[in-house]
Amino acid sequence: MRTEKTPKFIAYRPTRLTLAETRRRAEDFFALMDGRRSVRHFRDEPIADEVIDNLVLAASTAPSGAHKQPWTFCVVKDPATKSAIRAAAEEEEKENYNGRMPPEWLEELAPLGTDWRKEFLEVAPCLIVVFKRAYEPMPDGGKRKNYYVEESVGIACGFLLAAARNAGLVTLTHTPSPMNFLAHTLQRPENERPFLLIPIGYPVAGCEVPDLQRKPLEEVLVRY
Ligand code: IYR
Repeated sequence: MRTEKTPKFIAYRPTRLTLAETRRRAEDFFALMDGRRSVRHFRDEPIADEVIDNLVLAASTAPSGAHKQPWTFCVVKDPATKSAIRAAAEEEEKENYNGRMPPEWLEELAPLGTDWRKEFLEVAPCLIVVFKRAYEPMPDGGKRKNYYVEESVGIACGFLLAAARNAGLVTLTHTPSPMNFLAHTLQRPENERPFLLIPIGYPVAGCEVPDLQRKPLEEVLVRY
């Protein structure tokens, strides 16, 4: 008996690339992503709405547990809302840098040159505040479970960062902590929990980033 739950399958036949093309694309994509850097100094220059829309659509193509797509992307351009987010984030970060983070953590952060000041939260033209949806509220007041929420939303954020890089934009993966103020500021419903705050835009002229090196392949790949 076919029911509403009977899976429906459709043909999926992506173009098979030649080996040479596969090699070239793998190399090119690595080069593109290797050029990605987290940026903390943004230009005060807007991004077109349709660009942001497409980045979010790309993020929302990520695989997710039972295809629940347990994410909400809040796109914040309103200056007053950005200022409120900055003020609340700085309040938390002041506590973090002045006692909440242990000395070892502060030492690890020293090469990044970060401190409690989060000017980028006002200067970046757009903040994408990503929420994970712990569950789905049902019309009858019940809750429908989501699955592998952390993994799913983490992958979606990775897609978003890659899409931004591909579009010539820069991002920062910012995690003010604790970040529950984001749910209040943006008046999100109870089932949504803040996951990541991603300022996005163009780097300021003369922008500098810390001189960091990536681990070589031998340190991150084990062959069996
Ligand atoms: N959330 C703080 C501290 C911080 C923590 C890590 I781990 C970083 O990679 C960078 C910063 C801040 O945003 O300054």
